[in-house]
Amino acid sequence: MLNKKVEKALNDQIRTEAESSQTYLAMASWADAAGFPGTAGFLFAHSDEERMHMLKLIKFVNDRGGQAIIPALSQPAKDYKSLQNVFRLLNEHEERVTAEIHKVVDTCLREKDYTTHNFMQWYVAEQIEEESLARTILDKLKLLGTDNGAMYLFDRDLPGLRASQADGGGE
Ligand code: OFO
Repeated sequence: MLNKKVEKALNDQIRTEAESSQTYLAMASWADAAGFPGTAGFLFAHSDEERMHMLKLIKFVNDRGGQAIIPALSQPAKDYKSLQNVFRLLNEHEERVTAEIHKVVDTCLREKDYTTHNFMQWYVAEQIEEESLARTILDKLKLLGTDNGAMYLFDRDLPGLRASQADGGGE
């Protein structure tokens, strides 16, 4: 049976992953409508991954005798100033998610729930990949500048950046 505090922490994390999925879906839709198909594809896939992170938690909570709660979500932003703006927000979001995951790990240790602690290590490792990818993208954007030609090249090359990260062991 799951300890109540751990169950609450995991349900909070379910919400966080759902919010991530929804936020990236909103960014993807903006990029799609704004004529950035590479970025849209990247963000649609990222949104799917976040949903997978949420589902993994839902399954774990229910399998351990708790109840996973499906949260209501508020509408994410629909307009973004630029690709730079999107990826700055994405990076900040991922840093926040890492902090949230560390809080869950803290709760597991305080409550001596070593099984959940072990389960959460997958998320700890995943955040290292995600933060690193977000920083790589931001660095690339800084180098390219903001003119239309640069944004065209960025959008064209972004799917490849994800593929090369995945080859390096990312999800
Ligand atoms: Fe769920 O990994 Fe990003 O937020």
